[in-house]
Amino acid sequence: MSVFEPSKLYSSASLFSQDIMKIIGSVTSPYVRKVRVVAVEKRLDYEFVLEDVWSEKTEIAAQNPLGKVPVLLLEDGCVYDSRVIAEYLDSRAPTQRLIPEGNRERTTVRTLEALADGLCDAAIAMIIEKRFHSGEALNQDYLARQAVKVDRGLAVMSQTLGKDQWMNGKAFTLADIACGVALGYLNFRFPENSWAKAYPNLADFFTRVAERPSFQQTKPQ
Ligand SMILES: N[C@@H](CCC(=O)N[C@@H](CS)C(=O)NCC(=O)O)C(=O)O
Repeated sequence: MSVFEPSKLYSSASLFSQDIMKIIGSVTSPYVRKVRVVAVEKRLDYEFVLEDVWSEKTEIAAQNPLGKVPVLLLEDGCVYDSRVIAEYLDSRAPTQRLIPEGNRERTTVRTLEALADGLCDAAIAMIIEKRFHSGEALNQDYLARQAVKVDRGLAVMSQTLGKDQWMNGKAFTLADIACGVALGYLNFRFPENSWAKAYPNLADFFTRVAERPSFQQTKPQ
């Protein structure tokens, strides 16, 4: 059995030549934003390397064979996907933990992260379907299926938050980052979605989270 070592096979020497961590991504990707917010919250320095993964010229497969961003470049290799990067960054700095250490609490936070990421997956699937098809070629059943995932995801987010300040109660965690990023992504790509009216508690939560410097600095453009 051969062992596939992407960083050794594909890494470009110049990308790995400095000590500082690099995050490869775009300014619109919610997964990229999530890890950038984590880096800022953890007060970790990083260099942001822009990559358009949809361009024919992209060389992202050299860092991630799946052709996706974000990728975190460390001195000794590549890290993907966003959940793995978030966990790595959280344990890299001793500042306040964004992923709780207790098993049950950690699993709750990570499940909420999966919910928020999954909501983004569904939203992006709709965008891609519309980008590559139009008119009768648009798969309406597929679009409706994704829209339901977004709707159900929002309902569960709102229910989970209840009257609390943060998704996991009193402490700010990765769940708040992931959910805040997902809501910001809906505002950015689907401004017609009226989630804020339907779920006032989520709207208040979003106001709180969007005020944080980490969110301000990474607003999608
Ligand atoms: N599960 C991955 C999802 C990453 C992802 O889908 N990124 C998008 C950008 S928003 C991408 O690179 N898409 C390119 C493609 O699917 O070919 C993560 O959390 O990092």
